[in-house]
Amino acid sequence: MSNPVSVLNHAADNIRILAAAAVEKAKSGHPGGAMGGADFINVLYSEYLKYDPKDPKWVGRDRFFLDPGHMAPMLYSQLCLAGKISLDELANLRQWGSPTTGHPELDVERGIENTSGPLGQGHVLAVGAAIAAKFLAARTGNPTFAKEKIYTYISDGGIQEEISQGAARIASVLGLDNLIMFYDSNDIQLSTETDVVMNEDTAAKYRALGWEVMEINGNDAAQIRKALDAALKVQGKPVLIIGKCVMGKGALKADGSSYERNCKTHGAPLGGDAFVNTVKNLGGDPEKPFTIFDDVKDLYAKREQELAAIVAERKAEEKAWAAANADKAAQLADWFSGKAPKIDWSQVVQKDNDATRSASAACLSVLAEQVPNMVVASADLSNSDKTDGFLKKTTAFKAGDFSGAFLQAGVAELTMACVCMGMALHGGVIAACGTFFVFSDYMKPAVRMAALMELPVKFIWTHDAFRVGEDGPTHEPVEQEAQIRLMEKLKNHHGKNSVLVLRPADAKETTEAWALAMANTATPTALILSRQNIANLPEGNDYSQAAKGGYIVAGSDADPDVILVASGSEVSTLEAGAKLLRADGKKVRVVSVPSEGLFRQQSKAYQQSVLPAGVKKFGMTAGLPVTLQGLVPESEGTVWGLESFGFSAPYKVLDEKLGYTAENVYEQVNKLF
Ligand SMILES: Cc1ncc(C[n+]2csc(CCOP(=O)(O)OP(=O)(O)O)c2C)c(N)n1
Ligand SMILES: [Mg+2]
Repeated sequence: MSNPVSVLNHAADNIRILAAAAVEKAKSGHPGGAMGGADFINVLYSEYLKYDPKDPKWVGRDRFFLDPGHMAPMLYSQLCLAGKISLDELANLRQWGSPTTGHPELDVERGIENTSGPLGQGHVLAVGAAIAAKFLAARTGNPTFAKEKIYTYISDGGIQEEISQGAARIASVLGLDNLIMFYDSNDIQLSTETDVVMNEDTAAKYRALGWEVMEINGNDAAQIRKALDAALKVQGKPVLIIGKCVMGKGALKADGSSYERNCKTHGAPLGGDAFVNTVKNLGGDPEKPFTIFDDVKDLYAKREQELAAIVAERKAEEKAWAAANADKAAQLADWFSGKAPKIDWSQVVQKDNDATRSASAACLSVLAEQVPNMVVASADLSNSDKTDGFLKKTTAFKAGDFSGAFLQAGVAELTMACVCMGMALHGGVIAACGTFFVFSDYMKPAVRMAALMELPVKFIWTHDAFRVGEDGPTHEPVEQEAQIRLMEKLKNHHGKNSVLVLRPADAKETTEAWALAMANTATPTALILSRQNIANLPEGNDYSQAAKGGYIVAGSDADPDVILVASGSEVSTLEAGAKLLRADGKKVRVVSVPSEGLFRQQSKAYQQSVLPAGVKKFGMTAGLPVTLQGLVPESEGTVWGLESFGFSAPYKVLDEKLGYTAENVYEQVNKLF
């Protein structure tokens, strides 16, 4: 690495010009931070980051996770130098159809490892990827995973986001020495200088959390290099490099005075003469700002050669490992293909009338045996959310010991979700995480990003309704199901429902739900599960129909007078009500709809056959009535739902008081006639 610092500085100036020019042309975007961070990203890419320019998905590559997505112009400009994005594409920043979106979106082919935009999440994805690398190293013995490094870039916003606390804790407790984080500490944020809102000693904070912390001038290539060299030698803990960076480095105003360290450069083009002056100041031609300097081209051509040698050596090691471990190598290829694992679901033994969270544990127990690349996490509720079904067959990760497959995430639901997403982004790992459904509220920002990135993470949410009872209204989900089901209505960019949401009706339907979750490699899946026991659906029920999202439960009468519709444990309440109605001579059909989103994917003819128009309908949900109103039109019936927060009481009392009984089903249905 004999690159002269003068060339590195020239390359960083090149990035500054490109970033400022892209924002100028788009007439929107964030130049200031990008200009300040240019030195770090340039040193990283020109001397440290190990990837295969010819094979972007190389499993052993170092990964770079950007936290502040508004610094997209910096990443895109860097990727221009690295040949992943063309200058034309950069000049099309934020335009329709361009790969250079307003904030970066996952695109591994082009070197973008994560979608970023909501501050804070990006660096937690890196923690997940670092865990995945440790796990794969332990599980496969492939030496490449022990060499792989995860770099991440965080800014003031990410440091301020609460999630950074969870990430720092987990990275430290697990001793993630494959994780190197650069903090672009430029003292400026969107509205103010940072001292208006923070006076912490960030270095001391991370040291207290157990990180190795270095403090440097973030615009000094030699210091950046020295810090990275030192970081690569650290063992047993993650590294934070705090770089004091100059916001808008090199920027000049229209009058030629300094435009550095100015909030205004955070999120707006430099503008007119300021842009012209800035480009000139950085050694560029304002008429032709989308240019890569010759010595910078040479720098990256040289890096490409170095990478070819580095990658050849690493791939030779991988090959030697594969030759000696043919079975494992084939398995590993399978894991990274993203294919759904083959699972023998007949091994799952369900107990009659069990709670669906326990039924989920039965599934997880089998998954622990059959899916060696699955990692399950819980936010300190493993014995309640029953992810312990998995844990009982493995061990939890510890610093220096990733032979298990369970992550005790601590009480940090958003962090846990992002960590699981980071594992999925790394590749090779199937990640699932559990907590109480009511705390899905703490995870929604991550679920949305998982949906956008199409990550097949499984979210296990138990204690699905007011029947949590004695824990009181704080713990009783009401509106959560309606909220998460909105994600079934939102399509991802491949036209699929962005999340698959399943709320199974009994133990055996839970097995089907888990089978659907494991087969779903295209989107996240949410499993919503009961705390309390649920009576089995009638004998002879064809559970395989759950794959259609909604189906007619066994024992339903032909040519029904009324159709009763629900998901989850309310289906069994409807069954009990149906008995009373049948005793009166009514013909009743019961329909279980574990996923309305999936049901709506079926043919219109099928949907009509299950829920024919013109037949009276009654829906029952422990959530808001709106949860079922899409299935029960007002003109055809009513929905019994919860219209207030829950109450503190034993769940059977709540069932009585709130009308979730066979008798109330009978009474409400009779009102339709
Ligand atoms: C979760 C979240 N909240 C708010 C924003 C809006 N936002 C974008 S950048 C920014 C300020 C970031 O400051 P800093 O991270 O220091 O970036 P710099 O100004 O140094 O570029 C804010 C509030 C966001 N992107 N994500
Ligand atoms: Mg800042």
